[in-house]
Amino acid sequence: MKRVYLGFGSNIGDREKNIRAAVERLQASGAKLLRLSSFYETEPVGYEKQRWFLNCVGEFETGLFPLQLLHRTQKIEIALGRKREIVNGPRTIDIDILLYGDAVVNTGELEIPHPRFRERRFVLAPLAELNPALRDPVTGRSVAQLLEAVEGQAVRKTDSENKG
Ligand code: PH2
Ligand code: MG
Ligand code: MG
Repeated sequence: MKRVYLGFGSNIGDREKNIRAAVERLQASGAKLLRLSSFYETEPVGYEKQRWFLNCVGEFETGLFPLQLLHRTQKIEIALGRKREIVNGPRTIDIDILLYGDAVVNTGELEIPHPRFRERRFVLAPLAELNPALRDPVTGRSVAQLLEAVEGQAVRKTDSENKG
């Protein structure tokens, strides 16, 4: 079994409902949720003229291999109504594999750690809430150190509680 961290983002429709539905579907398809971070209201990064996102990070345990996990997340994104879209544009649900144990994966299809997670406060803030000492297997830096190095990007923790 591997410990994996998945990032969730939504900025279309009922954002919290979309994220919770994605987490439930993952649980039903081979990834056990250990902990979910708080939800964060986050300023859009990369393409600014769109609604703010709701983001969170989940800590899971899974026996799935990286590509199996990727394919499940992609099926869930489509099942929840994700359409072909503009890069960095609005989406019903986005599920990203951030970290998969200590693995470093580079296939044409999948890169782990997620190639942009080190620059994104909307990922690092919820990840640091769950596990600030966690290390990036590529740079050796902790999540807390990575978060400290990111500038700008507004993120606001919401009041939703996600215990357990
Ligand atoms: N996802 C992106 C691009 N920009 N900005 C925020 N705040 N949250 C996201 O989840 C996000 C983004 C591409 O996946
Ligand atoms: Mg993404
Ligand atoms: Mg994605």
